[in-house]
Order: sequence, then structure tokens, then C-alpha cells
Amino acid sequence: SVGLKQVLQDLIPQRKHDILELKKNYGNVKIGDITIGSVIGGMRGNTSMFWQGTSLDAYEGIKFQGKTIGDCQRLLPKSPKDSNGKGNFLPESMLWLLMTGEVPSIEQALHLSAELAARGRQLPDYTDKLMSNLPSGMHPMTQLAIGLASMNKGSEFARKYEKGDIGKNEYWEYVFDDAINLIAALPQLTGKIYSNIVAGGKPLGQFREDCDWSYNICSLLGMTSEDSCNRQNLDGKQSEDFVNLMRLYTGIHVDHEGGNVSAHTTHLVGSALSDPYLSYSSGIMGLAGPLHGLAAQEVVRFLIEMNVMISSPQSGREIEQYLWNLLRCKRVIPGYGHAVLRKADPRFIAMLDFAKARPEEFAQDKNVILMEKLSEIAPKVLKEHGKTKNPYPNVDSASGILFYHYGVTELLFFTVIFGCSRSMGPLTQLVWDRALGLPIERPKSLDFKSLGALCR
Ligand code: FAM
Repeated sequence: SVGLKQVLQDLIPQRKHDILELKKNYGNVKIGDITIGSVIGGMRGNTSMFWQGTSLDAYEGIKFQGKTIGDCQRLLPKSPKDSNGKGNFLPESMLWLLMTGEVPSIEQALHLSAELAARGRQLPDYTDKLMSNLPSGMHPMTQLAIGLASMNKGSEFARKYEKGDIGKNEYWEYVFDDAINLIAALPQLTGKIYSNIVAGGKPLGQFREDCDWSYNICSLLGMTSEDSCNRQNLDGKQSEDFVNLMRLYTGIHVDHEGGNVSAHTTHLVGSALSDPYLSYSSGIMGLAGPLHGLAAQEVVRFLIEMNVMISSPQSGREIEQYLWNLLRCKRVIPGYGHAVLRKADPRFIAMLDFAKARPEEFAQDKNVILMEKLSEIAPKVLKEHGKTKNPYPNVDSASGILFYHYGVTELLFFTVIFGCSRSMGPLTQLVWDRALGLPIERPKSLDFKSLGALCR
């Protein structure tokens, strides 16, 4: 079938059987020990979540249903409209892979893309009005969380649950419909937020039902040479490159295992049977934190500030000095370090490769040059400093500065684009959570007294 829901319908009985078997036959198998260190240390090392779409290896980085970024770039269908065929895969293909575990055919990917475009044509009236009336200057991530939470008014799952006429076995179907509607609405919602920030709410571009999800995000930001006001006067090639940057970025930021703040929050809130809009809106609130999704903005600010202070972005000695000064002031080097990874994030490398493949475009961009140079110098400095467990660049090291290059310069806005992409992984898991009948999450907590008792 070319229909994602139908394919899931066929897959679910087997997976449900598998999870019941695991519970029945292996429910008491031990996975690891929980230490006091992990209880007071952000639960590091506690392997305690079920998450199917992606897995994260400290050295290999992210895998999407077992496939590396390189595999995905080779295997996942691209837009047939790409003029040179060298573009990035469609995030819609990635969504299919996450949901089903299978690489979609081009027909399946395009069918899903068309479905998202048909459902995403316009925002619900009430959300549109609400977004138009938000106070100016409101943080873009607050706007996104509000917009998403407001869409719970149209939640199929919440409506059916309230009526009391669905059984547990059917939950996933309505969660699926909400999830697809939510993802479909993100280009319009993102465009609305951006227009609130830069144009007093005046639309910046057209939504095209015959175009893919990422193209519509770009058009509604006013960043394509057709269909939008083309705020930055990008020529045809730049505009095509920007759409491909968006496909690349939104294709590889979809998910990063279950334990990160945005994914975990979505899953936790959803476990209380809050609908996908409320669940993902909560995830977005977590993504807004500076140690999580907001880091991309910090990196851009950092690169711009450093370029003012040094004589050239190629000056290794001055960069090194700048970093040491920062560390002496007990500040972190933004874009470096990771809670799980212990090597350069392959998502960073994919973004860097995007820039390297376009030497003429980026040759004069001091910030992009510095971003690249920094990735050679910062790991050496952090290793010598000796505290950071992962001295290598993380995902946020490159992405923001590439958007900045093309003219998206409103730093607080970057995380909204992250939020578009990140919807796909956690919402996939939410569908599977309900399909597999996973229960409400309720870990046990300990106070000082009980911890003390364990130490005696
Ligand atoms: N610069 C300087 N010091 C750093 C550092 C960095 N980039 N990364 C870690 N450290 C320090 C850290 O502050 C801690 O010091 P204290 O013992 O004095 O508290 C020590 O090294 C050990 O930390 P860790 O175990 O290596 O890292 P954590 O797992 O606690 O934290 C990060 C992980 C990502 C929060 C941390 O590396 C950081 O703050 N990095 C800079 C901010 C950033 O780039 N965030 C983006 C994360 C990204 F992947 C995402 O989620 N979007």
C-alpha cells in the first residue's frame, strides 16, 4: 500500500505480539543497576525507556531504524523536482522509515508528502487568530508551544476519548491522525511565527499543495525565489540550495533516541493519554532550553562575537586564546560536548559537508570559515582543559550559522525549525506507544532520608 496508516495497520499485530511475549517471558531480565550517582545525576546511564525509531551509539552516533545518516542519504527517496538529483532526501521519507522500519518507495514517500500538503493547507481558524493576536516580541518557541497546544481543540483522539466510544486497541489510529495533522500544520505555523517576528504578521509566502513539506517551510519563511517574497533576494541556485539545506536539516534532526528532553517529555506527557498536540507542545517547551535546542542560537552569537575580537577566522592562535579565556571565566564552548556521544556528531558532519560541497557560496563567509576552523581547534583545547567528556562538535555547531548565511538571522527563531523536524521522532513513538498499549510512566523517587539509608 502507498498509505502509511494502512502499512502500520498491517504491522501492529506482530509488534504487539512481540511486546507481550517480552513482558510475559522476559519481564524479570535485568538490564543494569541504578546508582545513587545516576539518581542525582540526571539519570545518566539508566537504560529504562522503550524507543523504536532511533538509537544512539556513543561512537557511531545516531541510527534511524538501524541506518546511519550516510545510509539514509543513499537510500531514502528525494524530491523528483530536484533539478540536479543531488539534493537531500525528503524528511517525509524519513518519517515513513521511522514509523514502519522500512525504506519507502518513491511512490510511498510522495504519497505521504502529498497527504501532509493536503492536510497542512491552512491552520485551524482559532489557531490562526490566536497566533495573529500574540503580543509582539514573544519568544518564538513560546509562540510555537501555544500554537500547538491550541490545536488540541481539533484533536481527534481527545474528542473520541471524551465521548468514551473508543477502546484501547483503537487509540493509535486517532493518535496517528493527530500526529500527521500536527506535522502537516508545522510549515504554516512556522511561517506564521516568522511573519510575526519579521513582518508584523504579514504573510511572507505561498503554501503550495503540489510541493513538499520542507519547500513549504522555506516558501512561508519568504526564502524561495518563487512563491514567496524572497526577502533575501536569493538567486535560483541559492534558493534551491536553501530548500535542500532545510530538507537536510529537518531530515536529520527528527529524533535522537528517547532520553533527550524534547523526546522524553513528549513520551511522558503522552503516557497520561494527553493528545499529541499537548504532548508535543510540552516537548517543545523542553526544546526551548539553552542546554538543548536553544544551543544553535548560542553558537551563532558566539561565532559572530569571536569574529569581532580576532583578526582572522583562520588565526588558530587567536581562536585558541579566545577559547581559553572563555573557559577561565567558567563559560562553556557552545556547540561542543554531549551527554551521550563521544565523537563528532555525524549530524554536524553532514551539515559541514553541505557547506564544503558549495565552496563558492561560502568562501567569503567569515562565520562559516570560523565554524569549520573551530572544529579543529576546540577539541584540542577541551581535551587539555580535561573536564568535558565529549570534546567534539555537536549537532548545533554548524546548523544555525548556515541558516544565518542565507539570511535567517533572527537567532531565537532557529529552534522553531528544530521543532519542526523533531516532531517526527517523538510523534512516531507516541503512535507506537498507544499501538503497543504502553502504560503511564511513573518512576519512583527518593528523598535525602531514603538516599541516606542506602549509604549506611
Ligand atoms: N565547554 C566547556 N565545558 C564543558 C562543555 C563545553 N562545551 N561541555 C561540558 N563541559 C563541562 C561541564 O560544564 C561539566 O563541568 P562541571 O563538572 O564543572 O559541571 C563537565 O564538563 C562535565 O560535563 P559532561 O559530562 O561532559 O557534559 P554533560 O553531559 O553534563 O552536558 C552538554 C552535556 C551538552 C549540556 C554540555 O556539553 C554543554 O553544556 N555543552 C555546551 C552547550 C551545547 O552545545 N548544548 C547543545 C547540546 C545539543 F547536543 C542539543 O541537545 N541540542
